[in-house]
Amino acid sequence: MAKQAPQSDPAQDAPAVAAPQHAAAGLPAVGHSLRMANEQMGPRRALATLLKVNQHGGFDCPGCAWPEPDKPHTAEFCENGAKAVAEEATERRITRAFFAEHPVGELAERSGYWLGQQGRLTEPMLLEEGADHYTPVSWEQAIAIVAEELTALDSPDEAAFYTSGRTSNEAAFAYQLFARRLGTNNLPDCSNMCHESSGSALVETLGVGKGSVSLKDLYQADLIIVAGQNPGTNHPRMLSALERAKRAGATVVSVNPLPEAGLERFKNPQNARGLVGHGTKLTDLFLQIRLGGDLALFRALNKAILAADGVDHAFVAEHCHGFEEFAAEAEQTTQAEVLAATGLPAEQIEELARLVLKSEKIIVCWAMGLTQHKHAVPTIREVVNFLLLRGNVGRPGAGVCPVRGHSNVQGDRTMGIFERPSTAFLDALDKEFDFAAPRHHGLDSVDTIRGMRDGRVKVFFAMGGNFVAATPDTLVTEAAMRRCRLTVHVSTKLNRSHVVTGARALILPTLGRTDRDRTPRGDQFVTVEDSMGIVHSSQGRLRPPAPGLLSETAIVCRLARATLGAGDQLPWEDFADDYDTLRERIARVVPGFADFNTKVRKAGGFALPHGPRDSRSFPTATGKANFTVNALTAPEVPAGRLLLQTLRSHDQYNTTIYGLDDRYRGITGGRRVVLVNPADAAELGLTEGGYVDLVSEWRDGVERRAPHFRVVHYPVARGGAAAYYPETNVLVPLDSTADISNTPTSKAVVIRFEADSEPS
Ligand SMILES: Nc1nc2c(c(=O)[nH]1)N[C@H]1C(S)=C(S)[C@@H](COP(=O)(O)OP(=O)(O)OC[C@H]3O[C@@H](n4cnc5c(=O)[nH]c(N)nc54)[C@H](O)[C@@H]3O)O[C@H]1N2
Ligand SMILES: Nc1nc2c(c(=O)[nH]1)N[C@H]1C(S)=C(S)[C@@H](COP(=O)(O)OP(=O)(O)OC[C@H]3O[C@@H](n4cnc5c(=O)[nH]c(N)nc54)[C@H](O)[C@@H]3O)O[C@H]1N2
Ligand SMILES: [Mo]
Repeated sequence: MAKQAPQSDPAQDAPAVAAPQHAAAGLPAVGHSLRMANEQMGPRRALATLLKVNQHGGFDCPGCAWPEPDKPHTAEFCENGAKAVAEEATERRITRAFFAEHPVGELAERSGYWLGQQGRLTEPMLLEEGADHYTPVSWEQAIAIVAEELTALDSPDEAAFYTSGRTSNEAAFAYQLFARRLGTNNLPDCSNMCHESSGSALVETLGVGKGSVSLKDLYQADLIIVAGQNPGTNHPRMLSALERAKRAGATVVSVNPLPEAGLERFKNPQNARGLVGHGTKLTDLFLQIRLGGDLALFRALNKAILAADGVDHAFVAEHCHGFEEFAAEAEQTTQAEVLAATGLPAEQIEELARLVLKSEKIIVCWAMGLTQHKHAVPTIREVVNFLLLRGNVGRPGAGVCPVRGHSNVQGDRTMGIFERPSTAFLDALDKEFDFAAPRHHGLDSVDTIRGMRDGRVKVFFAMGGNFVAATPDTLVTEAAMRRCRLTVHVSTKLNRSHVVTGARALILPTLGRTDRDRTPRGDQFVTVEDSMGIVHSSQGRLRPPAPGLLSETAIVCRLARATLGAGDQLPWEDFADDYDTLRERIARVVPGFADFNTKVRKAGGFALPHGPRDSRSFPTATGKANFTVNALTAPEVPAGRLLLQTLRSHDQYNTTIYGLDDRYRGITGGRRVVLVNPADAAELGLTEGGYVDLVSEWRDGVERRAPHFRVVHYPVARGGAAAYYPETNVLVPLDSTADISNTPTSKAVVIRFEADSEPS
């Protein structure tokens, strides 16, 4: 068996287990965020920086994409936002001495946690073919090397340009423009592994691949269903919104295989009651569903609405298409199918159906628990069916709420980071920039890995992120990356993707959200779009970690000039120095951005238009909101196996590990744990505290093994197990992806348990 990538240090990884908690935030959260900020930044810098998070004139939190309220609290950040800020604004530095000391081979043995703890990257570094060490290189040389490798390709489609969702609108727009002027749509992004299933389902059914609600809608809703999401850890500021909604009378239902502390009860750290009291009970009804059972649950609700004639007939007649076919299919659904797929008691589903029929205004929120399944797209289409049935789209207090991950992942897509751009977008680019953008589709993340593996992709360029750690099938992906001619990473921090390289590799350090971005034409700000389609500005004020560091936008523009040549008539130098000039172009190319430079300077920014939300107009193929017919399926798990979901702990941001604790789930000091229901554990002979290997089973017969996981008895829904990402990405087969969206099925991996092969 090939050696396992050391995603965590087995030596340091000794998890201890206590009972899970039943409430999120409160005083401990304040303590944790301040401690982590102090450690990385020192007290003065910590306070000055944190008070600028999510404020007008300040910077957008590099954590999640949850929107800011109209009047932000003075401390409009959460424990995990503070950690994300501390991680970036740290005073630790990686210099050339670090790379001289540590050969790449040694760095490849280090854990992701250790790499991230070394500090901010400070100068461009080059790994020459055959060399053991990265060595310093000037910006001019670094850019020239990339340009040289790109121009040497037989076709621009032999390059792939990845984006992680922290990239600003300005950098993203310049980046996709560069890729397309070069001649490729190979623009894979983290969204391919994240909310792609939401986009696919929503574009087909509603015509817009984004959420249709604002914060105000949440405050007005009667019923909010949170399915497949753990906001207490991943979107903590959402808890404040849910708390406010509850005060205004909303009922909150959570649908999850795990009882997540953050959804049970919330102690709002922004007020005294939350700091010392019992906090607010958030979840009124908890449905502990089996992994992948959501399609069946929403189908059952739809059948109940039809049976009770709770349909908004006027809305359906005027605005929808395909109702009859959908209704005929829904009526066929049997209770036995639903109970088997969901694992829920019939009475709970009936209770939720009663709540639904009682509620005028309903919102469904979801995240990775819905999107990372084989049948993710049909599941989300069924959620849309559910909302359409009672007219819950395009009126106050109601709608679809896919809760995005990275802070600008939605904006990056709006700016054209997409391997399958619409013709309308490409036409607008052609017109504005007087060229012919390529029309053939490019590669998404999974197809990029296949392309590198098969030798079709030779240059891999990443605007942020940690591609080899975030993608599935770690050993396959790492081998694929090593086949490239050149791998380039524009990054703030060191990570695994810098040490698993092509023949040549470059690390290009860049400014983060918190850093001042000063060009010869003065201080620049950037813009981002949150999960609810609000575009606003973001400006860092901290002294950059090293002199001469370039912004992402400047790097792209220099690269474009070097690659496309002096003859390219676009003013890349102006774009790099004065972001207003880029925003003028965006205003003419992207719908909703007219007057961009004026509107974005207003406090709070501006909302992008959204047909379904604003006027119940649905820009779909039929011109109406589409009901869909979705075959009822659920994951099948052979006897003696469990279905594994890979999720986040409370101390990580995707592949960035902040610490080894998962406080709310009662796990401390380690990450190699697998959470199993005690009844399943008994059947499988797994003892609490024992160590096992996780072995995934997939039709290709290849062995995928993650050794040495501590068994933790935990109240997860029967038949399922949970373990942390990215340690378990090695188990997710590259070809196991969602239908239509091609998103890796990170929440549905069939595993068996074997004896621990690496006892410590
Ligand atoms: N602090 C912090 N914040 C983050 C991130 C981070 O890593 N750390 N990551 C950011 C990013 S990029 C994203 S995409 C989001 C991710 O936000 P989440 O989607 O909340 O992240 P996960 O940890 O993957 O949690 C998935 C949740 O869905 C549940 N679940 C899993 N499978 C199913 C299922 O089949 N049905 C149902 N109903 N539930 C299921 C899990 O039990 C878990 O509660 O958070 C963003 N914010
Ligand atoms: N098994 C499993 N796999 C998953 C998931 C899962 O739930 N389970 N979730 C998936 C999801 S939802 C996502 S979004 C992806 C995330 O995939 P990515 O976005 O690729 O991964 P991150 O860990 O967020 O990237 C972290 C790195 O980004 C760099 N960085 C941070 N800030 C900046 C910046 O401002 N500029 C630049 N240029 N670089 C910066 C730092 O170097 C840091 O090491 O992972 C996916 N993979
Ligand atoms: Mo994500």
